[in-house]
Parts: sequence; structure tokens; C-alpha cells
Amino acid sequence: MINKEIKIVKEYFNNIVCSSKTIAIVTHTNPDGDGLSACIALYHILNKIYKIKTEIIMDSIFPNNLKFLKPEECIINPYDENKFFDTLIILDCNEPERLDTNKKIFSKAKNIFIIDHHIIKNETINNDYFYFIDENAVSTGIMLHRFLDNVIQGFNQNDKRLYANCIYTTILNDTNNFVNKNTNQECFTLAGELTNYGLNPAEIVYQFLLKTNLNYLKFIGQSMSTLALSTSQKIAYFYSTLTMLKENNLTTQAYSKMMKWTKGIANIEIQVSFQEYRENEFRVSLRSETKDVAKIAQKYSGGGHKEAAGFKINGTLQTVIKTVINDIESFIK
Ligand SMILES: [Mn+2]
Repeated sequence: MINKEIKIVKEYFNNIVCSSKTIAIVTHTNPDGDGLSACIALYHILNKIYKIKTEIIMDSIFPNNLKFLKPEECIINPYDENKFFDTLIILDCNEPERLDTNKKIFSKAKNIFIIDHHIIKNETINNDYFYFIDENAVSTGIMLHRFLDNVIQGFNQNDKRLYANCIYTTILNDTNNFVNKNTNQECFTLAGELTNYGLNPAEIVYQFLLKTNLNYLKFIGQSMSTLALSTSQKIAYFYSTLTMLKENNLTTQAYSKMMKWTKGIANIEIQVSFQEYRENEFRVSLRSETKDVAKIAQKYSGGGHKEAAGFKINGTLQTVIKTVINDIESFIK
């Protein structure tokens, strides 16, 4: 069942917390400031307020730029095929293929609760699952808060602050610090509300978005030096390679949030980045203020939002760039 009505979501959530002894929480692959911060917020609610044995299941390494959310205070485990849960909650993702763990985890839980704001494809909908999907929601964290606003009163002061930090991070992540087109009244209102729980906005912006080092900036410089325009001059694209990462002593974690560097280029319809994850394996990110880039991503079995989407593709750097850029050129004609 797909739902947006908060009353029904609250009822379902109450049902789950009353009937579950164990809950697993999962987000998408390359966990980010929305999905993973929402997992941490929900973990503390289930664990501390409802006293349910909860764990976050994650196969990636925990990203450095989210360590200020104190992952050491949560139970985070990789996939274990021998473990079963009463409920599995999936945040910021609605496709088994994009989970940050083995998709078999779907068969390890009685109830499946999916909370997400990505576009959902009809063929992936399973009638046995409960979906809370709102493609217009700014972040998954905001969606959590819509049905948990009363519940968090049960937290102590410290946990309220940690919750506020998590939810604020989901907003920063998905609005890029209130500059993306999706920025709306709900996120400003909620940001204000979160300051009542001890949020220090400047501190979170520093920890999550600004804190950096020389190597990272050199890597950005190298990547930006590859910037080019397509024949029509409507697409700006750049690439980053494993060699660049290696030269600067960085991991693929440095690939996150790179599109913010090309956001302001004037007279461009679409920004594209090509990131090398393995030899001849690339992830392509698409951003646009005017075109529905999710449609392009879906053509390559990827997904996302209208303004921000992505997909994976194999091939050499040159062929991948040529194929994708030509394809987008014909798409925007
Ligand atoms: Mn998100």
C-alpha cells in the first residue's frame, strides 16, 4: 500500500512498534546525509523510546563526514543471512537493487515498511509492503518527523539534540544547505523547530558540509579541470578517476556531493559527472533545474528525483562519456 496520509502512517507505525521485538533499518547504497542520518534518528527512537532491539544494517564503511552523528552509540552490523527481524524499515530507497546490503534481507522480516521520496517505479511495488512515499518531500528525515513529532518528546535533552542534528543533516543533504530548488516552507519551519531541541545550525553545517582538507580540495581541482561542454553547449560535464583519488590519498567517499561545484554554471540545462568506481565501471550523476533527469537515469536502470538522478554504466571513460552525452543531447533536443 502506498500512502501519504500521516494518520494512516502513524497507525501503521504504532502497529509495528507494538508487535515487533526486533527491527532492522536499512538505507541505500553509498549511504548519505539523508538516508543514514534518518536511520540514526529512527534507531534512537526505536531503541530508547520504544525499547525495541534495533540494528542498522549496512555493508558500506560509515562515511567520515557523518561521524559527528555518533554512530558508536548505535548498533550497526553488516548483513547476516542467519538473522531474522520482525520488521524491516527502509529509508531513502524503494528498490531492493539499491539497498546498502544484500537484497535477501527482504525475506528476513515479517513486515516491510518503506519510507522514501524517490520516484517509485510501478514494477517494483509489492503489495505486501507498506509504503510511505512522497516524491515532493525534501528529505526522508522530514518524512520521519511528520509522524514522529510527538514521539520525540520522550527523549532526554541530549537525545533531542542528537535527533535534531540528524534531521537537520537530512535537510542540508537534500537541499544542499537550502539552495536546491526543492527547498520549501516545510524545511524552513522544521529547521526552526529543531533549534528548540538544541540544534546549532552553524556547527552542523561545518561538520557536514564545510570541514575539509587540502587533499580533498586538490582532488576537486583536478576533477573540475576536466569540465567540458557538449556540442550544443547545454550540458556541462566532468569526470573523476581512481587515479585522482589515489594521488590525493582519498577513497570513493570523496565522490559524494561533487555536483555542488558545478551547480551555478550559467546557461546550462544539465550537469553530469562521471565517477570511476572500478576499472571500466562508472557512476553517472545528473542534475538539472529544467529537465526531468530521472527519465534519463531510468533508461540506464538508474533512478532518483526529477532534478537529481544517477545510474551505473560500464565501459572505458571515453566511450562512456561519448555515449551518455550524445544520448542526453538527443533527449533535450
Ligand atoms: Mn534523500
